[in-house]
Amino acid sequence: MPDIPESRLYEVFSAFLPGAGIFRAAQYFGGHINRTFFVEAAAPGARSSRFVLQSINKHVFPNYLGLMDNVFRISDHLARKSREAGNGPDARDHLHFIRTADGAPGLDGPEGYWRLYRCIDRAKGRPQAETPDEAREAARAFGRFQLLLSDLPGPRLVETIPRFHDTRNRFERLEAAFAADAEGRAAGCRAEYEGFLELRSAALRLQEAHEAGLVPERIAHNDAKFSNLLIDDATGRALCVIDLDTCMPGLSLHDFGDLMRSMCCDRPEDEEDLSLVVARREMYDALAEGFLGELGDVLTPEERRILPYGGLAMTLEVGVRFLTDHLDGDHYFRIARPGHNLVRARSQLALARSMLEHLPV
Ligand code: GN1
Ligand code: MG
Repeated sequence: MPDIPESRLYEVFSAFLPGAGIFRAAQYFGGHINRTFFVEAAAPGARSSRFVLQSINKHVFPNYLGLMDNVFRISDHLARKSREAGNGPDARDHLHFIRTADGAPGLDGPEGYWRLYRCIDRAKGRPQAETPDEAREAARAFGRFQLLLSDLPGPRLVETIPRFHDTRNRFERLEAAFAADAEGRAAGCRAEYEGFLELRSAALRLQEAHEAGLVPERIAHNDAKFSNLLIDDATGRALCVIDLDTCMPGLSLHDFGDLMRSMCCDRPEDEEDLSLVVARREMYDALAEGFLGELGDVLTPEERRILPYGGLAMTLEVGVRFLTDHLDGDHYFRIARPGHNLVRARSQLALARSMLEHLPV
């Protein structure tokens, strides 16, 4: 059951495409932050009958207008590149956002800031990569995404969440949350807390290389997990990168790191059986092959040398964020049950430890 009545969804949808006939909406519960609905609608003049309607979480993204400006600039640029490659107006390699009937990028509402884009037909997202071939293909797609955006014209993209991948600051916020112990949960997660602090220097290696001027800022996706990719039903090829909310200035290895985080192990990020949380070398090798296949000529020698530290940084950083949110009372990441953020933090810590044991770091 959608947690917003269908009549309201219809009203919002109509601000974008007025006069829709049939209208059906189903909620997707995958994301941790925004609300997402799959909508089927016969709308006059639309090039599609299937849409994604999303409300952006305004607490997480207070600068949602800056975010939407990024999103339109990025998708327009990808559309141009797609046209140059010979694709038509219904190309499935990038997202097609739809403005409101008034020409705005979205609609402000009490539930969040609403936006609409066309569904990509005959393609699906999947939670987990299962084989090295799938991992290689996904890494290629995110590498290509960075390459396509490397010549985005215009000013620097807006930082939709300031200090998003400031790993050092994420650790400091964890320490502050542990000390404040707002919900009385610190005693119940001391081992995890200490476990993260022990690995802090490995987590900071990437940020330090950037600060030393060895790793340049680029445009990165900043949430390059496997599930943020649509896979073509017919060919099994990666078709389209989705979730552009954190696409902004970042490091190339932030994306490689999220690829490692989401694919080196074939278990979900909230796996409770930690004996199953194992980083597999063959998945890492496939990821490096796919990513370097696209970006090998672009990356600096230092970026190539410290590639696996991206995985440690992203896995530990998000683990630290899950634990901080658990200590703060679960205000940031949506949880499905009590203790969910602690479970997520534990599995990320286990994954980082396994990376240190099995990967070339
Ligand atoms: C959040 O909402 P979702 O699932 O796209 C988070 C990412 C985390 C990810 C962990 C804006 O992304 O940083 O890596 O969860 N997004 C934000 O799965 O904080
Ligand atoms: Mg995301």
